[in-house]
Amino acid sequence: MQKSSSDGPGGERSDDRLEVTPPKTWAAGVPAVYHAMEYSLSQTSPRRTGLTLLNLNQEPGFDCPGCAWPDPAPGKRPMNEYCENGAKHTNDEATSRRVTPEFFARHSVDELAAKSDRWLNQQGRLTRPMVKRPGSRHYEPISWSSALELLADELRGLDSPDEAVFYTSGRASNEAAFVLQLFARAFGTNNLPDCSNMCHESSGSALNETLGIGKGDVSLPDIHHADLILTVGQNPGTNHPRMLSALEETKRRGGRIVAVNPLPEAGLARFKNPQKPRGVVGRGTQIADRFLHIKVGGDLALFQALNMLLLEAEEAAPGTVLAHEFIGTHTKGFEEFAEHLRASFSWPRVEEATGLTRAQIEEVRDMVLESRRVIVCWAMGITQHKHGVPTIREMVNFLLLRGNIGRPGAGACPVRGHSNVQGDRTMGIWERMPDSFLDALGREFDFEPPREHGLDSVNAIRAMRDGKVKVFLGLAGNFVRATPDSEVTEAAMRRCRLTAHISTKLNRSHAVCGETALILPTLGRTERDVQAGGEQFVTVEDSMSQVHASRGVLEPASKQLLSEVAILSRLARATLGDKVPAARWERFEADYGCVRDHISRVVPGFEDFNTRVSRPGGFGLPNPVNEGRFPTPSGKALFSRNEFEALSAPEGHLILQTLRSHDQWNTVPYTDNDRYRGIHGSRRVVFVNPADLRALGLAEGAAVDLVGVWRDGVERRAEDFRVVPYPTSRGCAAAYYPETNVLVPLDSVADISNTPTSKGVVVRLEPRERAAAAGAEALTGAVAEGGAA
Ligand SMILES: Nc1nc2c(c(=O)[nH]1)N[C@H]1C(S)=C(S)[C@@H](COP(=O)(O)OP(=O)(O)OC[C@H]3O[C@@H](n4cnc5c(=O)[nH]c(N)nc54)[C@H](O)[C@@H]3O)O[C@H]1N2
Ligand SMILES: Nc1nc2c(c(=O)[nH]1)N[C@H]1C(S)=C(S)[C@@H](COP(=O)(O)OP(=O)(O)OC[C@H]3O[C@@H](n4cnc5c(=O)[nH]c(N)nc54)[C@H](O)[C@@H]3O)O[C@H]1N2
Ligand SMILES: [Mo]
Repeated sequence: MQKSSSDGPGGERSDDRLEVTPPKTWAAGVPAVYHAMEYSLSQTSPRRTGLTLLNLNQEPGFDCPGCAWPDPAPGKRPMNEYCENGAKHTNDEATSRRVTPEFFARHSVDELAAKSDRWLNQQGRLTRPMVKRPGSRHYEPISWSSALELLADELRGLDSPDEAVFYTSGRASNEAAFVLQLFARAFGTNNLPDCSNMCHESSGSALNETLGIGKGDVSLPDIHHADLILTVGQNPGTNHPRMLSALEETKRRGGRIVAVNPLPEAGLARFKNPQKPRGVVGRGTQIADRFLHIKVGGDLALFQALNMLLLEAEEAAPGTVLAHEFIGTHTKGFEEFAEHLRASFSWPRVEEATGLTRAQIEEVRDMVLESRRVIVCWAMGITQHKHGVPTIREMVNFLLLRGNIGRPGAGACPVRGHSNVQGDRTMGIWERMPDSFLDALGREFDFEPPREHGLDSVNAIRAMRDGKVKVFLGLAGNFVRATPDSEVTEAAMRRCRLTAHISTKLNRSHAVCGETALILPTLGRTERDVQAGGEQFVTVEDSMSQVHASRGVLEPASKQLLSEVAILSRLARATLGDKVPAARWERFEADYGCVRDHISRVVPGFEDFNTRVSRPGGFGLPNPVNEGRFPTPSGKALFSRNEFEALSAPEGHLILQTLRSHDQWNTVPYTDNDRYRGIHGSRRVVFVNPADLRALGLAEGAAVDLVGVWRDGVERRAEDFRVVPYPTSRGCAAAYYPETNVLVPLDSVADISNTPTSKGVVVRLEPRERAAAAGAEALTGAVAEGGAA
């Protein structure tokens, strides 16, 4: 048997600082303000903190980099339209700490690779372009022109443009994303993987197929006016805190909310809005009216059950349940879907897969029948499963049955992660852009873009591993930590001839690098961006397709920083010369308005971009679904037939989901605490239901290794975690990402979308020799078995 083991960078161990308190039953309120300020002031001065927070999500001002949740329209926006985590995230960028050339002289790449993610981030902002040359173990300073020449030379020296990959993380602006994809395609490849491949790719796949558009059809006013919202597989209290204000509004207007989650997350229980007096002194608002404590991976079964119940209700009272006219006019495949479901449906199987009773699901059916306008919201708890795509298709079936698509107060709402991840896709960051986009791009710049599909994130790792890709360029992000199978991915990255990262802060992808490596430090969203053509702004698109401007206010962290657009434009010029004369790279750098002019002619919905984006609040992109059009090949929304699928683990094993703490931003932990879940002082914890712990013979606080079990027979091991009894569903465990990415096999991916199955990893907990007794004493707080909040 092959062995692959890692205890994480820096040989991090669980330590005896761990303290466990009972999980919180409400989110936000005054403590959120306190913690936001505490972290902000640990990073920078009160003056800078004040400046960033006053300009966050304001007109003019900059878009919060924290998440993609939309802002209310200008005029309806409170002075403080931000949340605890947005404030922490912003001031993590605005930090006064700096990483200098002396820092790199002191620390070799090997030393940096041994540090924790948190330590690396805490060193502060990158300030100078740096190079690590072949054979050397240290980064040293390099001029911008030499750095970009070096990268351009490597690119030009490749046997084929497909030996390069260009990764984008969803922080990049529309302008930077557009320039990057133009450069990659002019260079000759569609190798444009992005963080979306690990994130909402399953949503895009399912929605494109069934509705003809890869995005949702819900806006903020729809959320406010819904009668019923199902929030499935997401933790808004931590990851989209401003969504709680929107859900509070839904409740105020009489709407109801059903939360579906293996964990009773604090934000789904009760919310104290820190922007309102009643949130500061009162009990707050109860968010979820019903909590379905589902088993990990049970959502396809749940929605099939709801759909079956709706079909039965229609049979019992014909003409009263289903939206016959809508189904007849706007959809295709209803009969086949209904027949398939009736033939394959089984209650015992649903109860086994969901851990819910039939009565619990029938209660939700009743709520659906009482509601005219229904929305389903979801995030990573759905997309990062082998059967993520069929699960979302089944949610679409659920919405279509009662005509809950394309009308006010109803619809499908994939809640996006990164603040501009949706915009980057709109701009052409995708390895499989449709021909219509490539035709328009080719026409605008008078060249022939490559048509063959490129590599997504998982396939890019395979290609690097196999020596087929030799140059990696990352526009933002932390590729080696965000991706699965850390050992495999790190070896793949180290095999590259050159790796280069356009980054604001130090992370592990700079330390686990190719033979030659470049750090290209860039301006963040908080910073003023002055170019030859004057002060610039960039644009972003939120989760609900609203496009607006973002303008930084702070002095840049270093005079040596270039903007993302400037770096990419100069790189394109150095690599391509005048291969594509219509792409006037110097002008792009001088005036981003010029990039937007091109976008307005290439990307549908962006006509007259420069004028419309200068209006307060920007503009909304057209959504054909809301105009009653489904741009599928048949012009109709599709009902789909989905084979039943659920997750199971052999005797003595658990299904592990890997998720975010309250104090991290993706691959970057800010502290070792997870306040809402009662964890303080360590991230190496695994949450397990107390009944499972008893069955496994494990004590509270026991030190264990998490050992991944998959069909390839490779033993993947994440070492030294502490067991924390927690009300997660039976048979399911949870632990933090990215420490557990080592356990996710590269080849374990979602069908169709190729997204790593980060929420469904079969593991066993192997007790470590080191006796846990001493540590266990430090633990306090008992957790009721299976108790919901
Ligand atoms: N503060 C902060 N904000 C963020 C981020 C951050 O790291 N920090 N990241 C951003 C990004 S890129 C993204 S994509 C989003 C992520 O936002 P989320 O999707 O909320 O993030 P996760 O922490 O991965 O949480 C997944 C949730 O799904 C639940 N879950 C897991 N498996 C299942 C399942 O099988 N079924 C159901 N029904 N539920 C399940 C988990 O218990 C958890 O509540 O947040 C964005 N916003
Ligand atoms: N096991 C497991 N793995 C997962 C997930 C999971 O739930 N479980 N979630 C997945 C998801 S949803 C996502 S989106 C990915 C995230 O994957 P990524 O987007 O690749 O990772 P981030 O942690 O967001 O990247 C952080 C880095 O971005 C850089 N950065 C920050 N702001 C800027 C900027 O303005 N410009 C530039 N150029 N650089 C900037 C900084 O250097 C910082 O260190 O991870 C995925 N991986
Ligand atoms: Mo994400």
